[in-house]
Amino acid sequence: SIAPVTVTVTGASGQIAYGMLFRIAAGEMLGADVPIKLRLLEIPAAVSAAEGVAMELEDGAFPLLSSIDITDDPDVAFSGANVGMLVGARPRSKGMERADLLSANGAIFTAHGKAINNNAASDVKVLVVGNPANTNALIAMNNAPDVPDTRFSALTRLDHNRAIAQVVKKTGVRASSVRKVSVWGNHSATQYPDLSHATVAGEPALAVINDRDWVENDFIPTVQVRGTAIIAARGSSSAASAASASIDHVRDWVIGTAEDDWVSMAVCSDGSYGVPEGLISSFPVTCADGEFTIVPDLAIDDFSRERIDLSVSELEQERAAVRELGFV
Ligand code: NAX
Repeated sequence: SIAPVTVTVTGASGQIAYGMLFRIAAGEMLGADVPIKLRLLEIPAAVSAAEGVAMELEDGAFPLLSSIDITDDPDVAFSGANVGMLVGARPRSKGMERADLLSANGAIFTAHGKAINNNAASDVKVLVVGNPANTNALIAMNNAPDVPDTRFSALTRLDHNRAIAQVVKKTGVRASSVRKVSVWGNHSATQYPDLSHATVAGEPALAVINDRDWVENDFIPTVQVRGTAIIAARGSSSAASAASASIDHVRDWVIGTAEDDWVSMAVCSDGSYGVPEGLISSFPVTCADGEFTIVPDLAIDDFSRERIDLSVSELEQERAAVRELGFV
């Protein structure tokens, strides 16, 4: 029989975790034959709510779900973790300055990075969802010196999926016919969703769409501010779609990407495409055997260069701010 995989989810009482946990337990992330041990981390005030979520998970009677542990101690939560899904974060409350937000989250992701360093399994893979996701991942990575940098990532798969969705709406094809979309940079409004290398039903996407004005003035801004549009319409931020993208991210990282496609992941830059080494920035990547590879040798035109640089400079500013606060 297959050994269980330990999956740690932080922010387990929150709305994204609520969309995520049932699908993990159902085998949609790691495979229909892989038993799951869930570890749920919450702050003390939300532990009781996590117990309620665990009761519902029990009531799902999922054959693959071998145990659920709930804790407010990061060392316990990450003990033996093979996969860490870092969803819990401090939201921006009214009147909170940017520096306050960075320092509240800096403290959380420093603690979680250390707990991963000291307790996780040697093959741990980390996905940071909690915002500011790229910089939170940077902080966790820098506080886990014994874990290879390549095990840390942040979620831009939701942005990637949103980009595919806009192309689907524009062209009428199925989502599976849209391939090689790229999201570059930060998970923020400066992100650059890029169709330069994308294909629609095997043909170059930009040729199929044949509408530069739509690409520049509709597609790009729509994807960039989609999160805000969801909040305006729904009254709360993206939850099920963020959960679904998180499942996609971990599944493809562990199981591998399709032969003639790639996905977007924010990962530690090795200097590719002029992105300064050590920044957690979104790139097009392929995955095989549990490792990602940044897609090499893509031609970057002036339009793309400008937009990648803009988002990367925002990431550099965030890094400078958390350096100043002593988190990295
Ligand atoms: P919720 O506020 O519903 O849930 C967050 C949960 O985290 C709460 O239950 C809270 O108690 C818990 N938490 C806070 N500090 C913690 C700590 N130190 N340890 C453990 N748990 C802790 O937020 P939700 O809608 O689930 O969103 C979670 C995060 O995802 C937010 O930061 C949000 O901004 C971010 N998002 C990121 C996205 C991405 O694509 N990267 C998209 C969706 C979402 O906006």
